[in-house]
Amino acid sequence: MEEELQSLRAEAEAALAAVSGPADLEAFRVEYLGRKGRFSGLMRLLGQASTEERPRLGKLANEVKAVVEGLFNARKEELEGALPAASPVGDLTLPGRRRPAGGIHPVTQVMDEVCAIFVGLGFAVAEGPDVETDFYNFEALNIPPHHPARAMHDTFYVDEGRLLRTHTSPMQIRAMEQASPPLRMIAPGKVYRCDSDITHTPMFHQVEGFMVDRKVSFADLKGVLSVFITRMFDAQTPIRFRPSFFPFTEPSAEVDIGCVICGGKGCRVCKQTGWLEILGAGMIDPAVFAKVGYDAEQYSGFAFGLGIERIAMLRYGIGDIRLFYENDLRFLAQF
Ligand code: 2NM
Repeated sequence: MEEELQSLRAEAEAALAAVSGPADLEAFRVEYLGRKGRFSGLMRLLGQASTEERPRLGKLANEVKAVVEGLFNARKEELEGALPAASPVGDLTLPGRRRPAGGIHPVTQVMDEVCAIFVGLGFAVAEGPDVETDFYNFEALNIPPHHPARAMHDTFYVDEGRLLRTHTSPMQIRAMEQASPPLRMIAPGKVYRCDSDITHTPMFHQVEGFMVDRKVSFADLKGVLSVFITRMFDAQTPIRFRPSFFPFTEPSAEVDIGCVICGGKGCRVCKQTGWLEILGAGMIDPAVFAKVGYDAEQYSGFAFGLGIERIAMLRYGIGDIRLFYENDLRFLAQF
């Protein structure tokens, strides 16, 4: 029995060294240490030993079993330690954390589209300050003090001589002051008017544009704006020019397109007319040329202006302009 215990121990040691994975390890445990395993078998033989021998053999058997169990546990730990070591920065096999992606605001998208069309037609792009002087915002545009158009513009005044621009035309005036014709330019940007309801916000976006050269005619105005509209909406969009008035243009017109909501049949959006006004335009008034030092006998030009939010509302079927500025992601994520 003593010899058998010693050889079992040697065999167990050799078998453990050959174990190479969790399945082998479990097979070893069952074979040597299990309830019907080889140790249990030897322990049963103890009963046959003499009364004098039994205590010594029992003690030896327990010692051998403890040694084999110790070897088993050591091997088990060794195998677990052989698994890929945990990374100090965390589990590198986990999927990455996604950052929510932002998007281009619908107003900016429409603004970029409008600008791209005019750039394609040879127009340069101007920039200028939001805080303007009375001269650039009104005087130079043939809107003298006390002119009713000033009240119409609901101006925000910063102080005596300075105000938030009510349109982007001041940039056009600066451009004309600084360069001689021929000139083709658009002025995109924020404008401010003290007004707020479902179709007005105190800040909104405009693109104004103009072209000045010798012999620029109303036909050029119609041609350029018709191309713009067919590119912005679609080639079949009906267009009409209606007489209107602006202090800075003469003659002036408002440009309508067939209602994109009802197809011209008449609906709430077009107030049953079948038409939607989308821009204002006209031939630049000689009084404006005089302010920037252009000779109205030599040069003529057309100018136009349009509101970006209005076009975005028509394009996306949005009924309330204020939705653009509430920054509700459920609204913005749709564009
Ligand atoms: C409009 C309508 C008609 C306009 C005029 C000028 C300038 F500076 F050249 F005189 N810029 N924009 C203009 C003309 C703007 O907006 C409805």
